[in-house]
Amino acid sequence: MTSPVSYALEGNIGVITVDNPPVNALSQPVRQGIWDAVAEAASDASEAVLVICEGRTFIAGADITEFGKPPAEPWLPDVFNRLEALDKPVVAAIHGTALGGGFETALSAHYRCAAPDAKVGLPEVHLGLLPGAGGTQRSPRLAGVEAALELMTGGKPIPASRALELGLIDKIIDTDLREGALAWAAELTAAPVRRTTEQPVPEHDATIFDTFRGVLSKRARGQIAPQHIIDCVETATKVPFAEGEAVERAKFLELMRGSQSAAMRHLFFAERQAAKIDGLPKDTPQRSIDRVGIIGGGTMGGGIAMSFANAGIPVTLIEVDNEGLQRGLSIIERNYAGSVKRGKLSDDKASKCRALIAGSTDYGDLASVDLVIEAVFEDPELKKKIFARLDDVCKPGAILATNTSYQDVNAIAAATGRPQDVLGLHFFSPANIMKLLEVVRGEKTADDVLATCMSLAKRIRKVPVLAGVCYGFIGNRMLQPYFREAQLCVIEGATPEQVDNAMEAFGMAMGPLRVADLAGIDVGYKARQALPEDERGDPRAYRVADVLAEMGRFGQKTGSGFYRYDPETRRHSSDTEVIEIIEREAAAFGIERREIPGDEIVDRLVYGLVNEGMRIVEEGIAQRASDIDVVYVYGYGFPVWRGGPMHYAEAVGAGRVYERICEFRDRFGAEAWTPASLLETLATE
Ligand code: T1G
Ligand code: NAD
Repeated sequence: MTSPVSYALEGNIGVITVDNPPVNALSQPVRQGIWDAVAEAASDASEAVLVICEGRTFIAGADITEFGKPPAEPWLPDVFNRLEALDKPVVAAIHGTALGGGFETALSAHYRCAAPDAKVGLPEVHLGLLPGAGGTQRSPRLAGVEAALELMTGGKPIPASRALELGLIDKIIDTDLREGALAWAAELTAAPVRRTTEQPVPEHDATIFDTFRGVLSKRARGQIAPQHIIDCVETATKVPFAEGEAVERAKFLELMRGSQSAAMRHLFFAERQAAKIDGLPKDTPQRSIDRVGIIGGGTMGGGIAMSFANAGIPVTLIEVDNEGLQRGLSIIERNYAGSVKRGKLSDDKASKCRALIAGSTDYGDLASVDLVIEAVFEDPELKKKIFARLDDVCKPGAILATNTSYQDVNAIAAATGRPQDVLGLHFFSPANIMKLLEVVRGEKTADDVLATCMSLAKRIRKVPVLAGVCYGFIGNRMLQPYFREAQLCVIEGATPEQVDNAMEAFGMAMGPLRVADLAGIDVGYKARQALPEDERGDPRAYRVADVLAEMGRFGQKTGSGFYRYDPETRRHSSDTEVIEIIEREAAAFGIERREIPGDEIVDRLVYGLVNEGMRIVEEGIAQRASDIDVVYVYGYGFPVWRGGPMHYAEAVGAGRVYERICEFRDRFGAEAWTPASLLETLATE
């Protein structure tokens, strides 16, 4: 088998070329290839060495597919130390994205240059890891402690221009990278070797480490890797490279063997798998999407419009009347002003995006758009009326999508003469922030419509997951047992805080009752009202929410729901009036309230998700269990370091989950707690 690494002398420059598609990952053959090439360069006539890659990017990291498998030599740190030890200048030439072990390769070179549009980064923290091949020791020596900490704990790649400012690279080559790098290497033959590990860490404020520890204990609550990264950088300021590298190695291996990294690596591949539709060829033709229409400028419509405008796609926002339109446009203005204030967007970028959003009350203005997304009230009859109207005004080939949370997409499609062009595109609130997009396939949705929307999702920086049609699709359907158990725990004896605190301690970004207040208690109430009474489920599980809704306590949007909200800070606080309502409704059901342990709250809510998730996989509503993990991590704030509900259940063990659900069945009844047959199979076979 030919090595993915080649070495050749070009004039007096030894050129190490890596060619391992798709992203030049540092697989064992690549490590071996670099190791051998360095040995060759050490003894040949070359006066400088250039490391460069073929394909679309410089090395994008260690080969993640090798993690968890028996490790194979040579070890990355040894390869990089050997490269750095060469006694002739070593240059790395970066294009695309030099990430993780890829950027560590460049850091072990003596000089670094990059193409103007290149990016560099150390994103290992997103895999529950740390830069384990010298990155925590070399990067602070070049960029300083603070910049290095930001780079590794945030995990966000930075553009070449910023890397140049930070001293992480030395030169940007605007011309052909290979030619420019070869010429530069030739100039450097007279320059000294410059080993990063021999440079001291620049002056820094020693309190910075505790500052980062404090910030990350909140921002990355529950995650171990960020804290280990801080320890490694602090060590780099205190001991020579070799000792620091040993600390880095030990912490890297501890994380690698841990459950958090296993969960986050699972999600890395699950997210990429989710973008693939089984049975749909990669080359399925796609429709072009250059102009979009949004119907309804409320909580969702405004955010959806911003997602497209932020991707440079012009949007026409339709509202029922001018008052509704001005309200919708002002929400968008406020959101852009907020992003500029928080430094997320430049003023210039915000006004360019805002300029791409036009408002109207005339459906006729949708005649030439390529895609329409409807986001009006959750009223099935209203939605059908609107789709019938869209069928009249929209051009042939336009894709017609609904953002409904629960409704039957097939019934909505049937209101048109072109059901093949209809599907669900289910965004999550706030739609300009949340990354998840459920792409809901109707029974008649055409393949090119699906393929178009799966890749469009990437264009607007969303993570797409395919879902079949059922009540609530994947995410909201699983939310039923989750919310059911949350509200049953409340009426049986827990307070809203106790339930939310237990779930936030488990790692959820936000507890279920606070989520209900954010999304709007009225949305669930209207959805229940649209159902016949006997299809609403156990009344004890929604009675309190119905009472709050009928009192106009819709949550954050009305200043009170399960909690009260400060109009200025939006901070939530508990409300004795809600406790009185709960006690009154419990008494009305004859419920004797009791102390509910935190682990019972967590198991009832999480295993409620898991059991319903199993059914969703059985029915083919989700293509695979890992898709459900992507939905819950990107759409519902499930802790990334637990890998999603289905991965979590696998980590706990199907047997234990099954046993606990059987216990709940015996305590709370089979209607709520009959184990899914897939779970029973996994647990018993
Ligand atoms: N290892 C193995 N496969 C990888 C890979 C990697 N590092 N990166 C990408 N792939 C696969 C991916 O699964 C997909 O496969 C295909 O390449 C295209 O990827 C010691 C320990 C580079 C920005 O975290 O962020 O180094 O689905 O669809 O959108 O310190 O991939 O086609 O079969 O994502 O253009 C650190 C991970 C590793 C970077 C390209 N590196 N990759 O994005 O394409 S840990 C990372 C990315 C490490 C050292 C440590 C992105 C990308 P398939 P894609 P893309
Ligand atoms: P909302 O009440 O905030 O906004 C609905 C908007 O639609 C209002 O501004 C209203 O004026 C407008 N509208 C009503 N009839 C119209 C018509 N005939 N033509 C044009 N505009 C019209 O509601 P929302 O929370 O944005 O929800 C909208 C849809 O998105 C619903 O189907 C909901 O289920 C779904 N959804 C909501 C959330 C959420 O968290 N709120 C999340 C995902 C999906």
